[in-house]
Amino acid sequence: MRAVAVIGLILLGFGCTKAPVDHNHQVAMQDFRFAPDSLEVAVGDTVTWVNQGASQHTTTSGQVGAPDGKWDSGVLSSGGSFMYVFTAAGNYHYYCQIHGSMDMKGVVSAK
Ligand SMILES: [Cu+2]
Repeated sequence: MRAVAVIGLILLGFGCTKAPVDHNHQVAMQDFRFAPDSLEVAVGDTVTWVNQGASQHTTTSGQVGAPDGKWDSGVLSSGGSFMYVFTAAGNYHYYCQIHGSMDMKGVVSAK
């Protein structure tokens, strides 16, 4: 009986715990793609791109070959990272300036 009561309390405890909302998202820069290449975030969330590849990469807002000036990490070497806060709703396309021709691009949808 005591064991059942303890398990019941544990389950109650879990039931009261709301899943934490994560306002920090990470996108891996790989050779030669973003992972995930499509990401949904809430307005106000932060996305951090981390270069997990061996090659240099950038995260640059805009369509391939046409930066729109919202953000540009500059060249990130392996291990480098860049952070951006999405303060307005919208679909934000971005690409790698070095590998755009290899279709290295992604999109963040902020809602
Ligand atoms: Cu790249």
